Amino acid sequence: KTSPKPSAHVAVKSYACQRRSPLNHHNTFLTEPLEILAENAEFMENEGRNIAFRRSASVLKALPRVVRRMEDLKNLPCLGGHSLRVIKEILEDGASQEVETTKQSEQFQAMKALTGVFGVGVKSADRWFREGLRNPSDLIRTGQKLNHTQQAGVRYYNDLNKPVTKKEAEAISDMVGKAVRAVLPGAILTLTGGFRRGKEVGHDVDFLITHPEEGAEEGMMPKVLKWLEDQGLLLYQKTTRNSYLESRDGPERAPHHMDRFERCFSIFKLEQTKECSGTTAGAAGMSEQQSGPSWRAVRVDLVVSPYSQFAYATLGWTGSKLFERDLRRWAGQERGMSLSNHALYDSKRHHYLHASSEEEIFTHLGLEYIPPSERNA
Ligand code: 8DG
Ligand code: MN
Ligand code: MN
Repeated sequence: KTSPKPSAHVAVKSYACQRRSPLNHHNTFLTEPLEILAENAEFMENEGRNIAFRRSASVLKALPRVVRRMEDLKNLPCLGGHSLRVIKEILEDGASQEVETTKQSEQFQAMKALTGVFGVGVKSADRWFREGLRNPSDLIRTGQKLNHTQQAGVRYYNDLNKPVTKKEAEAISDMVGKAVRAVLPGAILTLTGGFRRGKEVGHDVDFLITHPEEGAEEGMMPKVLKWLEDQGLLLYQKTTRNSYLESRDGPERAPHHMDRFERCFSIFKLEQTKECSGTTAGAAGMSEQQSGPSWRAVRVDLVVSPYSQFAYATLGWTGSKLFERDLRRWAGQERGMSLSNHALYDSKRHHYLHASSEEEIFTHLGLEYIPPSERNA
């Protein structure tokens, strides 16, 4: 068995959906700094720059080994001048000045803290930053007007910024599974998002619900929520009604990839085991009990999909965000098709393509199948 020559270059495809991106890769020392710059661009509402840094980082995630010299990057797609300068600096000096300055900057830190509040987007955070506010306590102290989501976001700030573990995701999965089956026997619950891609921790837990009998899933969401509420498991919920059919002939309000399933952003109350609550007692800082809280708050996303759209919904809700973005871009630019979380439309032949599995969707798109664990682009 011969090891590859140092000069051997790996071919990396330019769309994230053409590549295998495992969860654990070899170039975190480069991707993390690049993603700091991407996040900062997001805070500045510079979408072009945000996506450019995200793409650079993503390409490096697909490499089979550590990048040691600039020559290792020859022929790689998506690496712009700015990203290359940052990478060069890290390879030569161990760190990038721009990245370090960004991380230290008052604006970056404030934007991070403020957008870290559930329900607060870049626009509100930026407005508050310009008014001199720096963190969630400043919002309370200065009596800012907050909507219900943001009020819950502030109330559960510490818990919601504590990573959700796989174990906790499984416990929530059991609860939601019970609710779903109690409300509608035969209903199917799928874990989507980062946990489906094999992540060990996440910022929330994402679920997709359906039923093999088309139409049986209609009206499920309120019933599931009532069941959970009655068990005392819900701290907050906000449902948005399915508007896929209603808004078809109306003006497009959301970009075509935004989906219109019945969905719910919620916060669950998760009872903690003794070992867990004990160690985090001090950190939570919100408990009135001296022994530490017996529960924690966890963000949960619930989506209900008709069975006929389930494969598309599963693909759309599994992520990663860049993988999804490139799937839609591939469909449009390379195949003349339009992909959403509901369907795939062939714009040349003027028809929808049915799929009952994710594999079929990749086939429709002329892509090699990439399993969830390798969609960590
Ligand atoms: P994380 O929670 O562990 O941080 O990672 P994640 O699970 O990959 O991120 P997520 O924010 O929970 O989003 C999961 C997927 O859901 C994402 O890849 C794309 C999909 N998704 C939609 N619509 C929306 C939406 O309106 N908001 C969010 N956040 N995600 C959406 O299809
Ligand atoms: Mn998630
Ligand atoms: Mn989510």
